[in-house]
Amino acid sequence: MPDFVHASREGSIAIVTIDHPPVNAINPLVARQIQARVAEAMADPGVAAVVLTGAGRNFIAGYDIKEFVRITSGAADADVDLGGILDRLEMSPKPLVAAIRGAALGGGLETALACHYRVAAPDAQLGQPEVKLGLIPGAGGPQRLPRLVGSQLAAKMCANGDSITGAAAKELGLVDEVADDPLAAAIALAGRASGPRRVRDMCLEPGAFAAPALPEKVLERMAARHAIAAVECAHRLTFEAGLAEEARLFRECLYSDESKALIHVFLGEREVAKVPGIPAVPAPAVKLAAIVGGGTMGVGIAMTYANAGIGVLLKETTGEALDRAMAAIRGNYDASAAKGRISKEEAGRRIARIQPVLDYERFAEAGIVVEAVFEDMDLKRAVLAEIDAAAAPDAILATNTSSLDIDRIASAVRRPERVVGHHFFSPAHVMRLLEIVRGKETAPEVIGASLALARKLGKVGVVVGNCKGFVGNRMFHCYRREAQFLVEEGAGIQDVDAALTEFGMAMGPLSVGDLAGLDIGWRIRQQHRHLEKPGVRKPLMEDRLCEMGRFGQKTGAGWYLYDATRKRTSDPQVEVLAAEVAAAAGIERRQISRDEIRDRCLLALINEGCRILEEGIAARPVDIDIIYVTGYGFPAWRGGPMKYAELSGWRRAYDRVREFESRHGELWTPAARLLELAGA
Ligand code: 3H9
Repeated sequence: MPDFVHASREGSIAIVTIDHPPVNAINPLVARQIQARVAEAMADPGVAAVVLTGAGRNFIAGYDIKEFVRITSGAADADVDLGGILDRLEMSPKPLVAAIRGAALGGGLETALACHYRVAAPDAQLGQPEVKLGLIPGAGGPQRLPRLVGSQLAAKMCANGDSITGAAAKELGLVDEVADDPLAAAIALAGRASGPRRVRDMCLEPGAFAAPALPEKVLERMAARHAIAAVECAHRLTFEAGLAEEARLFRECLYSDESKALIHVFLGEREVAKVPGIPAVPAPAVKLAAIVGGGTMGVGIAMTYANAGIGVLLKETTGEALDRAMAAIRGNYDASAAKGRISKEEAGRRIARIQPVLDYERFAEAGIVVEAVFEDMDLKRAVLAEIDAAAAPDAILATNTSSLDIDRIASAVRRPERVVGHHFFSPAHVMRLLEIVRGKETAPEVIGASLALARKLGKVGVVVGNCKGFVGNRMFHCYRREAQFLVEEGAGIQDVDAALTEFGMAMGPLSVGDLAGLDIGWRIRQQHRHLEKPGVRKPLMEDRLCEMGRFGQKTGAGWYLYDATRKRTSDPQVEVLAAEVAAAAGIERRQISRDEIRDRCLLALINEGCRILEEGIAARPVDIDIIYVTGYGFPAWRGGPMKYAELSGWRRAYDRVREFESRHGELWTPAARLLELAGA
C-alpha cells in the first residue's frame, strides 16, 4: 500500500507530513494514514507534541474531488468519514499543531480546525470553497469555524466559498500565528504548548444566529443555503448533533445535480488541457508577443499578454489607428485602476509593456505572432504572408478568427505546421475561453504549446477542429436561430430571453444578438446567400431588423430599444413586425410556453453538439461543456450543455428532438450520436 503520510522527529516534537501530490488531497487511504501516524506519535512516550504539515506547496487542498465522482457513480464506497477521523484527531491527548503553507481548503481547513493550534504563512490560502462544487463543508467546518471566527463570518465563508490569507486569518483568530516559515514556528509553538486546546470546547458568541447578508445570486444555490443551515446548527445543537446534521446536509448536496455539474466543470477545466495525441509541454518561454491589428480584438489580446507580464508589439498600418488602439488600452487600464482592481502603478507597468509599431522590424524577436485583423479571408492571408516573412522560424503563428477556414489561411505561408487558430472571445482580456483551432497541418507541439500558453495567460484553452464557426459559434448559431423561429411562431421577445435566463444563462439569446451587433451575421448571410439550401427554413427576423437599421445596442435599437445608458426596454413595434413576417411567410402563430422555448433553444444546441462530436470537431463532450461555461454564459451549476443533457436524461433529449422533428422537419433530425447516447 503506498505511503502518503510519514512521520519524522525533531527532538520531542513529532512531525507528520502529508505527501500526496499534486496538492495533498485527502482520500480514505490518506485520511486513515494521517490518523494512524498521528496516533502512533501521540502514543510514543518520547513525543511531547505533534505538528501536522503538508509536503510541497500546499497544506491540504481538500478532500479528493475525484473521489466524489466515484461515490456518486457507485464506483466507490459511499462513506466519507473524514469527520469521524478528524474527531479522533481532535481528541488527541497531546498538543497537535497545524503548520500551513499554501492551500488549506475544504477538508484541508477542516483538518487544521481539528488541530489544537494553527500556524500559517502570511500568504497561505484558507477557506471552505465546497460551495463552488455544489457541496458544503462536511467534516466539521461548519461546527468549528464559528467557534473561532463567529457564526456570521463562518456562514459567509461557507456560503460564498471565498478564501482568506494567513495574515487575515490571524486577525480573525482563525490561526494563532503567522510566520514566513510556518513549520519552524509550529515546532516552536508545539514545544511551548501546555496541552490540547480543542475548538469543540470553545463557546459560541451568545444570542441567536444572525444570517449573513449575501447577494440573491449566492442564495439561489442549494449548497449555499445548506452551508448556512449547517453553521446555524452550531448554535442550535450540541457539537455532536451539529456534526450529524451537517453530515446529512452534506450528503444531500453530494447527490444533487448541481454538485455533479459543478464538479464536472472543475475537473473539466483541467481535463481539456489533456488532449489525446497532443504532447503535454511546458508553456513556451515567450518574452515578446507581436499582435497585428489594433481593433477591439487586437487591443484585448495585447492586454491579455501584458497582464501576464509578457512584452507586446502592437502593429497597425497608420499612426492614427495606433493612437486609437493605445488610447483604448489606456482607457481600459485606467478604468480597472479606478475600480480598484489593480493599482495605478500596476496599470502603468502593463501599459508600458505594450509598444505600438508600424512595421514588422522587431517581429523576429517574438515567440508568438497573433494576427487579429478584420475577419476577411483575403486580408488575413495577405497579413499572414507578411508575418511569415518577418517572424522567427520557430515562432507560433496564431490567427484570431471566429469563423474562417484555418487551412485556407495557413496555406498563405511556407510553414502551415506553425499556424494555429487562437479564437479569443470579446472582450479578450476578460473572457476566459480560448478556442485553439487545429488546422490539418498544425503540428501537435504547436497545439500543446498553445494549451500551455493559454494557462499562462489565465485562459482556459480548448482544442477544436476546423469547421465554420468551430465549436462555440457553430452551436450558438443553431441556438439563436431557434430563438428567432420561436418569435416568428408567436413567442414574446421577452419570454424567449426570460426562458433562458430563468434556466441560468447569463443573457437571453435575443439580447446577446443586440449586444454583439445584428449586422455582423446579416453581412455574412448576404455574402453566403448562394450557399443556402432551398426549402430549408431560414430565420427572417434579424434580416428585417437590420434592413430597418436596427443593429442592436450600438444603434439604440435591435430586438429591444436602448437608451444612452444602454438600458433596455421592449418595443411593441418588433412584436408587430414578427406577426407581419410570420403572416408573409405563412407561419402559423400560437401561444408558446417557456418550457418549449427553453427546450427548443437548448436542444438545438445539444443536437448540434452531438454532430460536432460525431465529426470529431470536439474530441469529448467535456470540451463542449467547458467552451459553453467559460465563453457563452452557460451556468456552471448546469455543467454545460452536454452534461445538462446527461443529467436531465439523454433519452428525454432524444424524445423531445424527435417530437420537434415531427413538427418542424429536417433541422431537427437527431444526430446519430444523440441516438446512441439515448440508447434509442
Ligand atoms: C472537500 O474538501 C469536502 C470536505 O468538506 C470533506 C467532506 C467530507 N481533489 O488547480 P490546479 C488537482 S471538497 C483532487 O491546476 P493550482 C487538480 O485537478 C474539496 N484533485 O493547480 C489538478 O490536477 P491535474 C474542497 C485536486 O496551483 C492539480 O490538482 N477543495 C484537488 O492552480 C493541480 O490543480 C477545493 O475545492 C482536490 N481537492 O491551484 C480546492 N484540488 O494536475 C480545489 C486540486 O491532474 N482546488 N486538484 O490537472 C483548488 O482550488 C486549486 O486546485 C488549488 C491549486 C488552489 C489547490
